[in-house]
Amino acid sequence: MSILIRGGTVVNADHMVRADVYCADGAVRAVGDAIEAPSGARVIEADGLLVMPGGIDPHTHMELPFMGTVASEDFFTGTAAGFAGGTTSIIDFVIPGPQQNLMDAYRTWRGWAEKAAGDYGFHVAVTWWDETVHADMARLVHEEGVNSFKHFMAYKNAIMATDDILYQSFARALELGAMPTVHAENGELVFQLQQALVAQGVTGPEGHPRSRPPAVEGEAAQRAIRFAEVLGVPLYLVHVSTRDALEAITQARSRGQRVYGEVLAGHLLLDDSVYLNPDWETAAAHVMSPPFRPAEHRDALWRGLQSGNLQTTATDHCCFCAPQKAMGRDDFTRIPNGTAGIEDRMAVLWTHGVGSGRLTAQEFVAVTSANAAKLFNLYPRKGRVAEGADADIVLWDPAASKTISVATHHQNVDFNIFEGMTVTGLPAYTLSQGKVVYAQGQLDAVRGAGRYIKRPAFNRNIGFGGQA
Ligand code: URQ
Ligand code: ZN
Ligand code: ZN
Repeated sequence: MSILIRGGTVVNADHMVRADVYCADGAVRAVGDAIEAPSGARVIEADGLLVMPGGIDPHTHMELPFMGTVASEDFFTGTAAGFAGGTTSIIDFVIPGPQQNLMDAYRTWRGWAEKAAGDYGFHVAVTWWDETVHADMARLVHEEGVNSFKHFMAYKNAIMATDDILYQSFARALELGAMPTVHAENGELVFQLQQALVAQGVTGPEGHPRSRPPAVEGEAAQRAIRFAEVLGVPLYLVHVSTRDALEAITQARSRGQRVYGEVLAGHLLLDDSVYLNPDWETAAAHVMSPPFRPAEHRDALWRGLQSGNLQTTATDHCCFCAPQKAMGRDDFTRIPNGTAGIEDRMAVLWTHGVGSGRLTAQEFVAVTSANAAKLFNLYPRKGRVAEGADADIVLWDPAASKTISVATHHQNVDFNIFEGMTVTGLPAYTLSQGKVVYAQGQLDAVRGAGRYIKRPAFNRNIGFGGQA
């Protein structure tokens, strides 16, 4: 099946032009003026639509086993929901338990992801250290196309990477040409503050942000940045949520250090008042880490995105339904951490980014697709509408509007943190591998059609990390 997208405006991160786009055999074959539709080609009239690279969500946790339960969204339903929102690829996480062999964990996650509808890759978490981890990191890079390793500085007594692990793993990542990434919260501070709050009788969701004040993220961000600086390795900070961490990134970048930051759609739109909701279930539904913050942090994050000190947007899509969240009914530290977002990220960002004048359409493409592709070495196969690229394309209707609701979303979770938000700017069509998987409200995702995408290591000598 070949498709001619006729009369649209192609928007890449660096260029915007009215052009036709011809796709065949899963790839973009031509971009240009007045392309003749070969016989049998499906023609999609795209007048008034923006033809953009499919969104890349570099931070998801489909069917993650976590805090005594398993996330409700799996690789099929989650990538399908992504299609409905214009996202065509994800980078998820392999998270070995302490002492669990990294290759074994990787094989387990690869099995789970076989059902994916859309393309996917994996960051692999380093949660412990010994010679086997050192060796397995090389196998993952050289044999499996993993070029990024995650470090949770939070979650003490579970998956927390202590400073010795950070040092060993960052140094190994440098040797291998891989990008270290961090969840930057000081796990010891969180643990102690949680104990103190519970001892004072604070057991509700309002305790969650109090156990993770902004300084807890700021300290860890600065520490990870300094480790990376001393070791000479680039660093990517996931879900930056505070002005504190953003300032650490901004100062590092102004020193010429290769540090990159990711921001979640949720942290750009919500604030910590959600934890004061008198309805326990609603407040608990917003428990994720790092927590939603006071409004001044949200405003700083938008400035970080506009200034280029934050390069990517993501969702940390990690879904737990009300019965699962209720595991923490009597103790907020037991509420499974995570919220959804993969279906709404792009519409929310378009509405409050481009719609508000904060971002141009090209910057929107950069922060929803191209920059993640560059930083994780998927570009220009992904993140660009150009000849030879994968035909992962979203036809964006800047005039379309809807009100977000759990009643209508495709995500497999019973809550939506953007409930009731009216967004303007929606996908009219989504193509994955050159096939229409979403068309004007109709989702046609195919279980198992997604591919594992290898991401080559970086060449340390000519360009480590992306150029975002
Ligand atoms: O910390 C993460 O990114 C995972 C465990 C998802 N949960 C969350 O609250 N962010
Ligand atoms: Zn995290
Ligand atoms: Zn996460």
